[in-house]
Amino acid sequence: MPNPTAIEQLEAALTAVDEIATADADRLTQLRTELLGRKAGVVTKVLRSLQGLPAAERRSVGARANEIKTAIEAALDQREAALTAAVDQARERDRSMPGRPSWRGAVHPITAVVDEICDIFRELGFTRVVGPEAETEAYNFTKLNIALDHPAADMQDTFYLSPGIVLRAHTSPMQARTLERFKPPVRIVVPGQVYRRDAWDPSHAPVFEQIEGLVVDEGVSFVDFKAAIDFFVRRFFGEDTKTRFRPSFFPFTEPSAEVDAQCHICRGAGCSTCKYTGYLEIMGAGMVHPAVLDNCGIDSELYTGYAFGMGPHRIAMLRYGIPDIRLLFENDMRFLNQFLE
Ligand code: 2NM
Repeated sequence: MPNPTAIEQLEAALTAVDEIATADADRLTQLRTELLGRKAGVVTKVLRSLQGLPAAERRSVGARANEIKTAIEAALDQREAALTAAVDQARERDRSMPGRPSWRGAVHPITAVVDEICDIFRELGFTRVVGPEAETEAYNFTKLNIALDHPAADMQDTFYLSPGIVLRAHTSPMQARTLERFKPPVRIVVPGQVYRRDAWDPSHAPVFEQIEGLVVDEGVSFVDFKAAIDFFVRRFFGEDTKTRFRPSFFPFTEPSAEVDAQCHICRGAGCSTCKYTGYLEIMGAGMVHPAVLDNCGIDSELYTGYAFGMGPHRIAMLRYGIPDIRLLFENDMRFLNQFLE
């Protein structure tokens, strides 16, 4: 017997919508399905049941039923809109809500120093090349004129991975590989991590960054080397920075030198950073030993070259006044945040 109760049921549904608490989003969604669901919705079922009525009655009851259905839909829509607006407003108005911390990515100071150094040499025509960290004794030592009974090749100083295989103690192996593969002129800088069996203390780490440079061509002299290093030091430490070359010894260079740059803190007057000498030691260098060229298949009668090596960790410590090398490995944000450009 479909029925006057159809209208009553629809009116009850409308009342139910009107009675939802304004903030009850879950109940609103639930009620929309309960009432208007296409299969089991109460309103849908009531309207469907009207089809059983005699034509005249169906017309009048049907018209009223559709009116109420439209009112139900409107009431649901209006409540949903009010709810969304309220949430938006609460978000905008609550200025006490803590902001999300924003994390900004940045380049590690050592990476920045390595890039800066390589970029300066790039202006002089140097190509940046990289090579493997596990190397053979031949590339790490013998081709570089370091005999295997030299103390540097000792197990006390070098990490051996297996007989004849080491973690490279410098990036020179890649310089030897480059000389073997390419005919002069060669102009390269080789940045990379190197490994030595050193303690962790304020001035030592068992792994650290190195940049080595190599130039080989006809007629390359110590004067070319001094000019290139002066250019680099002025770019890196400031235009009026003086350089100083002191005699030294390396197995792979002859003659060899230690390069000092005038202290950028006291400008040569003497301070704690330069230990009151006015100068900072920044690299080792020299003319490539003829034996190294010959070992790599380069005719040492025809070609000469210079090479140098420096430590970006050490250089970064001098430049920024960092007292302990371990700070550059620990990734403590309180330290690293000082280097956001
Ligand atoms: C240094 C100091 C002096 C050097 C030599 C070579 C090579 F492969 F040409 F023989 N590469 N790097 C060199 C020379 C490195 O580091 C303190």
